Amino acid sequence: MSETQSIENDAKARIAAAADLAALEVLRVEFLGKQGSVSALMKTLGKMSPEERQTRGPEIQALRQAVTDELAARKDVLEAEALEAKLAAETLDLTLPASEAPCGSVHPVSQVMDELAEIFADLGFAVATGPEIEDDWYNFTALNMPESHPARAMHDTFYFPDTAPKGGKMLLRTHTSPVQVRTMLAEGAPLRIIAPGRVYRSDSDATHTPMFHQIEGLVIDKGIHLGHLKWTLETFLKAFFENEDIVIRLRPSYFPFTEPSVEADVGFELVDGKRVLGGSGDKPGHGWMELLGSGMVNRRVIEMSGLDPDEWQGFAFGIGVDRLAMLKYGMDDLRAFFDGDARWLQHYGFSALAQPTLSAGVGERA
Ligand code: 2NL
Repeated sequence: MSETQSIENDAKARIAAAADLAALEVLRVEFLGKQGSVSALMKTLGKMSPEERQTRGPEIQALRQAVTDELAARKDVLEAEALEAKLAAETLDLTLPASEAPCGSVHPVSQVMDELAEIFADLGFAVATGPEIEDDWYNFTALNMPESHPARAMHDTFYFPDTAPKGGKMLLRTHTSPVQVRTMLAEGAPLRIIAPGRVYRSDSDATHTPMFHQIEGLVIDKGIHLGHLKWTLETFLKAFFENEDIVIRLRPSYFPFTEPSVEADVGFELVDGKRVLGGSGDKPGHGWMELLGSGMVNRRVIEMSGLDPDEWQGFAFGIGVDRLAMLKYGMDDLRAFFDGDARWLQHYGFSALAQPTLSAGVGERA
């Protein structure tokens, strides 16, 4: 038997016996690799006489082709076998329950804002929004806060280096009141709006974050008085806390944008050392907790908002949304609201599909 014939027989037998793709690769290197036996035969061609090369050349080329074809054919078979084995190992059990998809939750601040929008919608209030970057006229001047007002100090408010188009300073709004000024200027009176949103103060400690959420309410109409304010606050707080026993106390206060100004306290009872909202704070074992600021809109603010204060009156109020969420849902650290910790969000978040309704109370937890 010729040398090429014996190499071919040996190659065929061993390729057919290769158990897997790794074993096949070893054989490829052994025959066709740089140091392989077929390659060694190819190299001998260079040292042959032209006559010898004429007969041996095609023979060796044919061997190389045969081994290459055998390797390719066996590779196809082994690959098909490997795929079969993989598919057999991976069969799906369609009777198994589907694995649970990861699911986000609604942030308590968003949840509370939705609840407030719903409660005030039932009282005839529309939701108004406006820019978080304001100029100092809308944020301060229109709200009767003169140049000398301490809230305008550099260390209390975030200013931008840019100048507003009308020449004022640009800043991050410190309350949502400018939204209400803009709405009065754009839409006139009568008006019933709430303005929820992000506000900013240069303040950061255990109970203050530089960004927080506020909701303000504004009613402008003819003959509006403090009685309307008190009823509206009582009605909203009873609906929000889902407790008909909510009692509020109005206390004289001062804000530049309202006159008179009143702060509303809510009565609570101490139960096992914990505050439970409800009942008059004057009863034994009870107390009052400061909740929000409000008042009759200062006539200068009404004027600067383009309305005649002898014709139109109004009341306004402002509340921290984050604080309302803490009171209703029992979180104790404000800073955790803005950490973005998924575990906190899973614990305190709400299901996106459970819509809060007044009849069914708030949505179910996520
Ligand atoms: C608080 C509570 C308050 C207002 C906000 C307001 C808005 C306009 C006119 C008049 Cl456009 N008032 N908002 C009124 C009273 C209180 O926020 O503690 N603020 C420092």
